[in-house]
Order: sequence, then structure tokens, then C-alpha cells
Amino acid sequence: MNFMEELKNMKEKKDAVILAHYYVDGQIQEAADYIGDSFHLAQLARKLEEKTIIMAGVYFMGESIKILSPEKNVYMLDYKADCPMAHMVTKEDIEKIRNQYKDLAVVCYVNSTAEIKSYSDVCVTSSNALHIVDSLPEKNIYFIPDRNLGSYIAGQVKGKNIILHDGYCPIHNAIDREQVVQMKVDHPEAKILVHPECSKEVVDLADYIGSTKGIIAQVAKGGQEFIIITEKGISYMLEKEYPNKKFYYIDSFICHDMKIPSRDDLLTCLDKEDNQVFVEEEIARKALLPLERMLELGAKK
Ligand code: CIZ
Ligand code: SF4
Repeated sequence: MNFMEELKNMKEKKDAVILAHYYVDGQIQEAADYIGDSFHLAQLARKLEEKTIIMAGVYFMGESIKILSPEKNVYMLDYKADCPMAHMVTKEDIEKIRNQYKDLAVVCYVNSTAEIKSYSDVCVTSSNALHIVDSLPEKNIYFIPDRNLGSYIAGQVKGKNIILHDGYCPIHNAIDREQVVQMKVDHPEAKILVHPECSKEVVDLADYIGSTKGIIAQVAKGGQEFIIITEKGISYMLEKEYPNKKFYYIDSFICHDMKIPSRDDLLTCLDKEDNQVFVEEEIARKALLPLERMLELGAKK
């Protein structure tokens, strides 16, 4: 039996479905039933009938799915695959700002722990942050934890006072402007597509700024050559969907956490039922509200 047949049998036996983020290893994306960003996957997970969900991504993605679909068994491929940015903000940071402002909404990027979500008013992802922040009635917005996404949003919305936390993605934030400028010199015809987790000096070079989903949609709109400034895992989907277009990547743009699981972990996870995601009841109950609010507001786009 080859790998895909074995996986299919296992999935049927365990009533399981595999969701993968665009940043995980290409072989895992190839074996997955659904590929997407965290917003799309969380939305989708609620509609799926299978009772077991394997989330190939980092821990906060599994947690969000578990909170939104508590009746399902949610598994990670490896517990160690975690997002460092998710741990950069504390409950005390939130309390401090809540004490300073009355008319305040705490807007929490999904790249955060379930506990931090439980203290927040609404969650956002990079694909819906702008729309959601814009639609909130509060004037003061505490945007946690990503200072880069937060400052990009601050530059786009009108009439809000955006208070930034100082968290960041160590992978996106490490890209420097000169690298991108050199790529443009080497490929002058290429459009520069940048993820908003990058620093402002990199974002300022972009022809288009958006989430993974947004970047893929932008390529679909037209053009032949693209400089892709986000985690390199996105190349699997871009090359698959647009084999005749040219993409230039930064080879070192790799999120090591996203790359921890390998394809074989899919079989091990289904077989051993290891790495199940559990969220403490009280935290799950409170974190459900901002996540549901995100799904509701995000769907109104
Ligand atoms: O929200 C997501 O899935 C992440 C982490 C990135 C993106 O832009 O899709
Ligand atoms: Fe976290 Fe950055 Fe990796 Fe995304 S790319 S999971 S934000 S460390």
C-alpha cells in the first residue's frame, strides 16, 4: 500500500479529516483534505462532519479549532510546533491598557494563546483585521500582539486610536529591506507581494500587502512575475495553481515551527492518537466569544 492509500484507510477508520496551513511542508499540504489560512480553516472546521480533525500547523490553530468545535477531537502533528509570537503578550499587558482607556476594544490577532484570547474582545487574522477593526464601535483599539500588523492597520483605518503591543513574528520581522530591494533589482518586472507581519520598511516596498490568502488571490488577478515576501511554504500552493507564472522567494524565509511535522507524522498521529488539543473549560468558554465575533464580523466582508 502506498502512503496515500494508507492515509485514506486510516482517515476512514478514525473518521478524520486533515487541515493544513499554507506554511507547513509541501508534502503535508499535498496529503491534506483542506489547505488554508487560520480564518478559513477555523470557519471550515465547524462545518465538517468528521469527528476527528488533524490540524497541521502551529498550536494556536489547533486551540482555535477546538474552542470553536469542542465536540470534535482535535490533534496536532507535534505539540512542539508553536508560534513564538503567541506568547509575547501577557494578561497583565491587557489589564494595564484596560485600566487606562474607557472606550476600548482589545483586538487579538489569532496568533495568540487561548488564555490571551479569553481576555480579548475580538480576534482577527491578517485577512480580516482591517475590516474588523474598521467595523468596531470603540475608538481606542489595543491591538495585540503583532506590532507590525497593528501598525499597518493603524495606517489604513480612520478615526481610531490604535495602541500597539510590541510583539512580532521573528520570522517575518527578520526580513530586511535591502534583501527585497535587491530582488526587485534582479527582477524589475516582478510585483512585490508582502505579508503585513513584515516590518514597515519592508511593507513600504510592496505593490500588494495581504495575508497568505490575499497574496494567492492577488496572483490570480493577473501578472506574470512575483516577489513573494512571506513564509516559503506558500510556494506549494502558488506553484501548483500557477505553474506558468514566475515566483521569487527568500530561501531562508522559513518558520521552523511550521516545518517541525513531516508527512509521516500524519500516519503516526492517526494511529497513536497523540498530541490531542485540550483547552481548559473556563478559558475555552471565554475565548469562544472573541473567536465567534471574528467569524461573524469577518463573514460580513
Ligand atoms: O492567519 C494565518 O493563517 C496566518 C498565520 C497567516 C496568514 O496570512 O494567513
Ligand atoms: Fe508564528 Fe511567524 Fe511562524 Fe507564523 S511564521 S507561525 S507568526 S513564527
